[in-house]
Amino acid sequence: MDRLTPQKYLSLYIDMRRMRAIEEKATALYYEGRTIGRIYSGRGQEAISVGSTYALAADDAVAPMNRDLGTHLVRGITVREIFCQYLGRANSSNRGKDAGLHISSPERGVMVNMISNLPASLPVAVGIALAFKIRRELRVALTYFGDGASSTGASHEGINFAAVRRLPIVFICENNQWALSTATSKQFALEHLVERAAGYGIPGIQVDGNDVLAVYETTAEAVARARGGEGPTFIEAVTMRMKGHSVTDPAQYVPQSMLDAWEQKDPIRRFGNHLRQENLLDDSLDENITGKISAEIDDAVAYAEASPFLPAEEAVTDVYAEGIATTYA
Ligand SMILES: Cc1ncc(C[n+]2csc(CCOP(=O)(O)OP(=O)(O)O)c2C)c(N)n1
Ligand SMILES: [Mg+2]
Repeated sequence: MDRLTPQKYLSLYIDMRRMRAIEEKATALYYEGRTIGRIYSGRGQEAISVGSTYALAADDAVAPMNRDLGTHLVRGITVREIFCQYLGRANSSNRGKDAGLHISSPERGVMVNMISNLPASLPVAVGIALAFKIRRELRVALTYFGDGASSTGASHEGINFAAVRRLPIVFICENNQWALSTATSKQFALEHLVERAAGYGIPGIQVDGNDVLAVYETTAEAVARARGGEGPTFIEAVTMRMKGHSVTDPAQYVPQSMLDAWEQKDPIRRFGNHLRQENLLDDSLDENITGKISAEIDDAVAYAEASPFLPAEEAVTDVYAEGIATTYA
């Protein structure tokens, strides 16, 4: 497994900070009526999305979920692209037809758009891993799914198939304690979700999802196993969804004491403290990072707002199964 250099430590930190700042800006724009769709925040989950994606090689494939903004950033999706998507512009990944984080970029390894009916992107990622194996390419697929999505048929079928075929794939279950308003205690009877791995016959590892180095190292080991022909790994990354399900959800069902306890484990502050102890970060560098990130975001918002919407006559081009009215929360 590659060890991270001090420079990489700093870039992990910067990417987590970029993720949070972008989501904060997008949320502010939502409340100003300047975005098209809802924002699904990954606040509190930055270490999972960013740390795990660092463990991939350039030509590996990743299938992120809608809270995995950090994955997009690490794969080189630009902040301009992200705001064009949030603002529903014609030059966005979905050409303005969907404004959630449904961004794909096969050339940068983001192979699958996050698919809203959960967890449809998981079996697609399994298919990508199958293709890698059939073509004898030493490439690995990584996919994410929620604690709620882990209870669905498609997730069981996908993981089981990957296990049976020993496919080069890593499954990261982001256990953020909630599936919309359903607490994990009402979701599964196991003490730890990772115990499911035994039922598939693959290794299961539980990791502190708020510890970016632990996430990186755990994922890197699983990626090495997959690349070495040893098959899939099921990683349960334990974390907390620190915002509502989406911006429209005040999440009054989440006890304040739970949020307070998890706030103490904030992944960005925690890693920042670690970097300070290692003399890799101080106040002036931190302020410098803040300034660069806000300039990057201001530029991206201005660019997106100056970008055109799609002409109305193109509204139904490239749309599959238009007319099926299905609304997901
Ligand atoms: C098949 C399907 N059923 C229901 C929904 C509605 N829905 C959207 S997100 C969500 C909860 C998902 O929870 P989890 O998998 O834990 O992911 P998280 O939102 O916590 O990241 C539900 C029920 C959906 N999108 N797809
Ligand atoms: Mg969840």
